[in-house]
Amino acid sequence: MISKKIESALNEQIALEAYASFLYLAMASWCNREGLDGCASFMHRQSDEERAHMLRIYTYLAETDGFALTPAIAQPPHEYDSVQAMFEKVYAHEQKVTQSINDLLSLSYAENDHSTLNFLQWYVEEQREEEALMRNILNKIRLIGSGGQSLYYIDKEVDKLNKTA
Ligand code: OFO
Repeated sequence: MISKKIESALNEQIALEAYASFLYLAMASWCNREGLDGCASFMHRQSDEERAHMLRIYTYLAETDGFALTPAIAQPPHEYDSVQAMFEKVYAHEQKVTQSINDLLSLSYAENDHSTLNFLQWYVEEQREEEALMRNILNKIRLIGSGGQSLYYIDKEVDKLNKTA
C-alpha cells in the first residue's frame, strides 16, 4: 500500500516516460525523412524502451494497491535543425527525467517508503546509463563535424549502437 502522494508522483513519472516515448518516436520519423536510417532505428528502440519504463510503473502501482493513470500526451516537435540539435534535445530530456527520479527518491525518503525507494533504484541506474550514452553520441557528432558526408558517418556510428544488446 503506498500513499496518495507517492501514487500521484508515480503517475507524473508515467506521463514523463510516455512523453519520452512519443518524443523519440517523432524523432525517429524525422530521421527517416532525412535519410538517417541508423538514427531512426536507434530512436525507435529508445521509444520502445521508454514505453517499457512507463509500464514498469503500471505494474508497480498495481502491486502496491495504487492506480496507474494513462496520460494525455502533448504533441512532440516534429522538426529539428540538425541531428546534433535533435540529440541535444534527447540529452536535455534525459536530464529532466533524472531530476524527476531524484525528486521521487526524495519524496520516498520523506514518506519513509522503502518499497518505492527500492523500486526506483533500477531507474537511477538506467538514467546514469542513458545520460552517458547520449553524451557519448553528442561527443561523436562534435568530433565528426557537420555536412553531408559527416551525416553519413554519424548515421553509421549511431547504427552500430543498434547492434549492441
Ligand atoms: Fe525513461 O527516461 Fe530515458 O531512460
